[in-house]
Amino acid sequence: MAETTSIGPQVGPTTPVELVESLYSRYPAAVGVARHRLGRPLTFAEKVLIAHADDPESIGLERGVDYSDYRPDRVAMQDATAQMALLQFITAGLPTVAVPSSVHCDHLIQARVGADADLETAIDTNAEVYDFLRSVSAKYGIGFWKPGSGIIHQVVLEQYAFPGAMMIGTDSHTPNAGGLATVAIGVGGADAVDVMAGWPFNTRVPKLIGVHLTGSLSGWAAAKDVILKVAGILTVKGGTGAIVEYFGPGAASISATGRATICNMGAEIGATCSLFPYDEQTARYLRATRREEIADLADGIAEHLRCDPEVESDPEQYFDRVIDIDLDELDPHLVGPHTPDLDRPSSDVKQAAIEEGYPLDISYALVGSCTNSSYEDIGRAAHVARQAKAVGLKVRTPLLITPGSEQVRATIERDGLLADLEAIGATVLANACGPCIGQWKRDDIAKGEVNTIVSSFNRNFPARNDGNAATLSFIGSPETTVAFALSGRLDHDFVREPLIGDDGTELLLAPPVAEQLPSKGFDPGKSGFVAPADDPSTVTVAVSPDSERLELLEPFPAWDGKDSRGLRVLMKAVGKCTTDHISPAGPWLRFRGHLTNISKNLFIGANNAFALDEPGSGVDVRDGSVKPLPELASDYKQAGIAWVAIGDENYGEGSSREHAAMEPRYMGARAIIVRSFARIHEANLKKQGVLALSFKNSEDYERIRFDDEIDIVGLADLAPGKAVTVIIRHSDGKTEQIEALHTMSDEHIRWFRAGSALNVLRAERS
Ligand code: MIC
Ligand code: SF4
Repeated sequence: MAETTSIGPQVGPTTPVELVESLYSRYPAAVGVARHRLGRPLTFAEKVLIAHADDPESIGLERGVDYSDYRPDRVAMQDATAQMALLQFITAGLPTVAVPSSVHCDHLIQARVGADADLETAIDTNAEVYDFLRSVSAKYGIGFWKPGSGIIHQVVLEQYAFPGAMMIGTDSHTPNAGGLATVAIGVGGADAVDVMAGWPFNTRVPKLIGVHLTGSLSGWAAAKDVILKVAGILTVKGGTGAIVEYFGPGAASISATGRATICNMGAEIGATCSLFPYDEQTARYLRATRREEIADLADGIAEHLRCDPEVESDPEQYFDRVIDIDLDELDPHLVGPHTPDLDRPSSDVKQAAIEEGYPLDISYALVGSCTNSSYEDIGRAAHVARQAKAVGLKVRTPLLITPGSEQVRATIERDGLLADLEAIGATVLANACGPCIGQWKRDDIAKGEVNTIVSSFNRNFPARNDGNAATLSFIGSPETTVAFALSGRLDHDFVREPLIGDDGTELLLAPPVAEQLPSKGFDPGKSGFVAPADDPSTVTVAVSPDSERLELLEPFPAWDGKDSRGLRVLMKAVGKCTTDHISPAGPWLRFRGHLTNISKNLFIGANNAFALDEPGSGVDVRDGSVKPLPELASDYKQAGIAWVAIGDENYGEGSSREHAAMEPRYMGARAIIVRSFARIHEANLKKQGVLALSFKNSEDYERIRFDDEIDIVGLADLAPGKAVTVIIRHSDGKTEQIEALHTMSDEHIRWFRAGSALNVLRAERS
């Protein structure tokens, strides 16, 4: 465990060596226990999990079945989710956090004109929120990273992640740190609150998917193409409840930051997290980021920081599923539109675009995001740019670049890579999420206008980047994105066809070549770290009652001990209903600390089966009128009418934002009944005391009509593994009885009864 001082665990801008030493000293014994209990060799993920077990001797080990308690080494939160997490934490009444924790200001910076001006505007417009986050951090022993320091996952990779560690983060792309051999899991704020309060992190023992890599990356094929291919194979649901462990000789050719790209986008296939083993690449990155001592310590226990040799030679025996990828055969890929698993080699995009009628002119190209903004990424993109510059070609599509961190920005600036990109017409934005999360002030197209964009980001759900659901968003590597920006056309096969300038100049782009790490070392740039206060009693945390952005939380009411009867069906989602459909980001990010205000976006992106013509609306059963879903929910709430929402497959896919669970809870949802859930969202609903149910028979989804009344009965007998009875009372007098499943453990049932997990925590404290 971390060294504890009077103000809590040691919190600095990087992971203290003592913390690493202390963890590593526990590894041999813990790994021995797991080998003994399982009676077989172990995968790397299993080693990390057991080394963080609350009690290795007794922890449940059955994959996909047991819920088990772990002790993560740290917690990271980004500004858009930290607000709600910390609002919950402060109500627990603790003096300080129990494990090293950090807050990163990255999501609230809007891209408008360029880095400096945008950062200044953000500091101004978000002052209240930044002050809140900074003062809570100072008071409770949390490290605070100022706006401009970089995107949470890049900063964590550069400063905090280390081989064999386990961390949780309030963002779905937390698994990025798997590139540095860390089990890093995305969670909702309430999970973070548990761990910060000294409770264990409780999660279902993940299944294990092994990805066996052979060959080596070369030419146009980039780390991004590995994960795009995996996404095409596994689909957006295929990784649900599993850790994806990469292994095999091919891993050696992928840099630590390339591995982070792969692990980052494991979120897009629903994986709990993804993981690469510790090896020479990991050590090089640790040394390049001034963590030589950690690399030396890791060398000392290297055998525990990878899978056992038997696993590597006979993976089928040990993983639930194995995928083979030969990197020698990998082409550049492009996924999209609208979903990250619609995968094609980029050479097939031309035909697909013509057949599907995607607009061939690309309206914007965007490089960056937490997924692809490393030194190597920008280096490869810059190499493509240099080739164009050499023959006088410029981009035909506006190109925006967001560096991942201040350290990357300072280094690519020093090494002339930013200048290479600017020379072909690129605009450099602040080190932040920007357009990736809809923080993009785009004036070139009208809402509803169909247009094509290409990015190196990770998500491409409708309306994600620019708030326009008609934008078709495709995702590829940074170099692919720059190549497309140069031709400006989706039907250009940049690998095989030359670019042709206005004056007839022809250029067949050569495959990108770049350094994985800067040979001159990283330039750390301006440090954005603020340490917690030495004397917390001097810090006051103020939330103005008039604020429109921050609101103190009231506890949700406890369960009344009765069955839920006569529930109305607020909506029945058809097809994808991601967290971006349930509680969109973009302009709504401003209300992430104000439950009442943000609830006004509830389900505004959802496609409701009962009002398909108008996304985001529903039918008021009392008079048949069609109204926006937030208004309908609010009217029902005022009238004391409790409701359920119905979902399709993989409901709640995407973000970790717990607002997507708190808003329905606050607006009167008793249950969400779906065909299947995405992991983080299901956990978030349980935390907030909402029944997260799935139809036992998937076809029962079809039985639900807009004017049904729903009873959920037998709640007093809720028990792990026991189905719940749902009675559907149709308006024609017919009644149907169906069964719904849940994944609640005894602990989760306690949360439901108390009204939320936070209520349980509070009760235990008092
Ligand atoms: C995202 O990529 O969707 C986000 C914005 O980073 C979210 C977190 C959020 O909604 O604040 C995530 O992925 O968890
Ligand atoms: Fe930020 Fe986009 Fe990464 Fe989410 S996916 S953390 S919004 S850069």
